Amino acid sequence: MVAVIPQPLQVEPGDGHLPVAALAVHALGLEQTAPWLADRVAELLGAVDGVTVTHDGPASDVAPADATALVLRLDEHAGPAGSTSAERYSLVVDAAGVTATAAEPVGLLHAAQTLRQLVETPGDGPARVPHVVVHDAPRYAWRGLSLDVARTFFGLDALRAVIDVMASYKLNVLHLHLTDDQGWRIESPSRPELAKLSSGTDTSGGTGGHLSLAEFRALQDHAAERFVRVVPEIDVPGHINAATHVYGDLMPDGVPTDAYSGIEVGFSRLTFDLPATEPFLRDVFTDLARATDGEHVHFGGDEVLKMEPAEYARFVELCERLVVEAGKTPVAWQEAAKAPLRPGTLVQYWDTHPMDLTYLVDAAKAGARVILSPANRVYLDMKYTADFPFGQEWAGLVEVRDSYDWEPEDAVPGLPAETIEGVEAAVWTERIPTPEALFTMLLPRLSAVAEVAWTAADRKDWDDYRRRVAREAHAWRRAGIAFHESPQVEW
Ligand code: TNX
Repeated sequence: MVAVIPQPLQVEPGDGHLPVAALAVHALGLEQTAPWLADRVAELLGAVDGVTVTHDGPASDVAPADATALVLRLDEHAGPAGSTSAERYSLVVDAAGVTATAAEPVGLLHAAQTLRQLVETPGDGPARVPHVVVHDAPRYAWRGLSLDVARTFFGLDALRAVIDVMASYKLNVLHLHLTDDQGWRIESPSRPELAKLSSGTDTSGGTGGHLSLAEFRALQDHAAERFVRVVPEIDVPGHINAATHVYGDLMPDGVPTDAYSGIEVGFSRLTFDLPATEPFLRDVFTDLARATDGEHVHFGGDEVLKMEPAEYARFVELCERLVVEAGKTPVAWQEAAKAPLRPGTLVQYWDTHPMDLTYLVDAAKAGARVILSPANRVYLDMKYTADFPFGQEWAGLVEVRDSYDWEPEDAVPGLPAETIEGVEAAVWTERIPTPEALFTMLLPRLSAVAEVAWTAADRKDWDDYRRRVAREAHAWRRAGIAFHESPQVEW
């Protein structure tokens, strides 16, 4: 194994080391597809202790003659033999320098993230990288983090920092939970009242906030340069008090509900047969889809505790249709699988309370794709320990090893392995008041989930991961990123 999280698929160690104190990036043939890639690579390698990076793009200095070459180039033969993953890459470090090849630009950034973690700074000596050949590709195409910006609002700066951390562990989906009882956190041009009237509070006693469409644009641009897709969620037909607070006509009695900043769930709901309901849904999902670059829009569907199944099923059918009509693929929490689903809709498993999951397995067999977010493993709002100052514990305490040591194919008994689209961590923010608290919940556990999602099952090893994650702490400290010094790791 090499000191990389997530552990790559194939590693052939060599003899010797390559000095990398001065690296010169040569990005070949990327002018059309990813002209900014060399900048990103220079940025992430330049942040490593003892490494200075130049590149031959228009804005850079000319590489010094004694710099080590880092060549990035596209090559469809890159990656493990037989892999067809769009993210596959190869990395060769030898006496001649570093060569990264990949089928698509995304793989070149993955290669650079791998290289970043391979840099050693022994004692006071110059930075170096052990000679090695890596051929790598992910186990799952969907490797995500769901982040609740509704309970506590996190703005553009914090979200950009989250994306940077995600990209460093090759995670590629940022699912933003944009609406809930406590707040509406995205501008909706046809419904401007929502963000105006329902974003001023949060569960942390703060003043809330929301993303303007310009900010959402900037966020997606930042994400795209790191090959992270943003999957936005408007949660309906429950978790909807932020909307019923604005529009009385969404309530049977016509009276807007009070604003809410508590942490109960399941009390709010839409009503299918009210005339205002479908136009509301059509407006907000159409606006959201229009603002979204990616293929997916999430419509929630969780914890609708006060609705008959028949009415709930009508909502699922309508929301799927609205998302599809807006040109996107629908995603929903697992409960939606209790209703008939369109083939191709993604459902997100989360609830690890003991229960019969036959409905979910049946939906998958009928064509739904499944994203795995088992709460007792990857809900990163669960406390690490009983006395942890942030988070909750309804799904149990979740230490680093709990997030690491689980097998996706065993998460839902009877679920056909080929219906698993991927793995997504989630962080709900009822009890996470600041960006610093947020990162303390994310790290180190998010890196553990990343390895579950990327690395082949037979390449995972808890004891080895513990050593590797301790090395990552240097990068976090250097970048000023908070993390939890779990006693399970020797930091
Ligand atoms: C359950 S998970 C919820 C959220 C809460 C979370 C707290 C899911 C789909 N719904 O509304 O914030 O638990 O951990």
